[in-house]
Amino acid sequence: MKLCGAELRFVSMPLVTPFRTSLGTQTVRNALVLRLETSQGEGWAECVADDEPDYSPEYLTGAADVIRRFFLPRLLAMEELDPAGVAVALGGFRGHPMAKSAVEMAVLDASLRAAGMGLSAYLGGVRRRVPVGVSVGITDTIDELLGLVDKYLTAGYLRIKLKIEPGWDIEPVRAVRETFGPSVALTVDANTAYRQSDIRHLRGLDEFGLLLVEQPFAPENLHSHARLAAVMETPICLDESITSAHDAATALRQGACSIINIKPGRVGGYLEARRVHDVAQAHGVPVWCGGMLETGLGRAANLALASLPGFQLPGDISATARYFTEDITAPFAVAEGHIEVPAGPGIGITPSADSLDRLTTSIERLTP
Ligand code: NPQ
Ligand code: MG
Repeated sequence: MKLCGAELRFVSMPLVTPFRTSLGTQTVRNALVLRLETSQGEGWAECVADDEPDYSPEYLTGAADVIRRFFLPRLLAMEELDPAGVAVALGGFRGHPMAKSAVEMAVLDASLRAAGMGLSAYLGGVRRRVPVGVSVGITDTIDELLGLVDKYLTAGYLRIKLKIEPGWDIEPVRAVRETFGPSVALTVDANTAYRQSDIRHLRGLDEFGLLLVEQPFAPENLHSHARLAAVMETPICLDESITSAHDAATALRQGACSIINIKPGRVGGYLEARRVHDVAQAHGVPVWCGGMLETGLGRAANLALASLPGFQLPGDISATARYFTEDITAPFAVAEGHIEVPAGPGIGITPSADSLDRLTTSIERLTP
């Protein structure tokens, strides 16, 4: 396969409600959509970087820049392009996993589409639908939080994840447990908001029977996660800390976590995401698929990933309506707590021209 050209687009999608985490408040999802033209047809992808470098060091216009100036020129110069070759070809460029992931995803889509194979089958998926959960932002009041959780449980979500930060942890968790009972699968995600000196306080979460506590400490601080894991009954799950299969092996060896959140963008692509899954499986450690407020493109590909056997917990792959009133693709819906894995070739979905045009704020074409 040869790469012939590319189109980079920024789209702007208003969120149905503001999404507040310990990192800040999001009201709109600006996304970068990539369309590759190859000798065998087109391929689509999105880059999950956000406007600002807060969740990770990458940010959207920076990702577009590195894709435009370094990644695509390198790939456009290659005679033979295939999905596994993307990470190799871009291996000389350090960092930028979300930008690399987007490029690899578009090559995967084009290549699998040409071969008539779906991403789930290609990655080794074993499920046609996957169990899903929902991530619930920090709210102004406990009542507001209880209202949201009630709505999501009624919608059928199989797991509720509460965003926490110092000052918004024990009390909201207690309120949700007391209101909805012990059988609700409940987790919390701190997005790195705590310090090692908070270990005693975090142990206070043990009494609520949480499935896991996600990323309490800084990404590079495996040590404090291991210290917490040693004194807490609730399993520790890492998100921001895991940027490769190698990292996953290190974290597991150090006892820093016993569950891993996998986001393809964070680890440099769907192929590395599968390797993280494989490392975890070899350790008997469950994984689940995280979410980055993806458009339908990333949502579709994440469903394929989450169909692999090691994905043992419901993912942050919610219905489109959890985040957006209009998406660039057809919407995904939740039925009985599950979303169907797209069945078509490649990532199994393409943007609808009308919605894509309505939501696009800029387009740029690249040729050899
Ligand atoms: C997490 N996501 O698991 C992330 C963090 C996150 C669904 O909880 C814009 C784009 C804002 C991506 C805020 C969920 C975001 C974002 C938070 C990702 O840690
Ligand atoms: Mg997280």
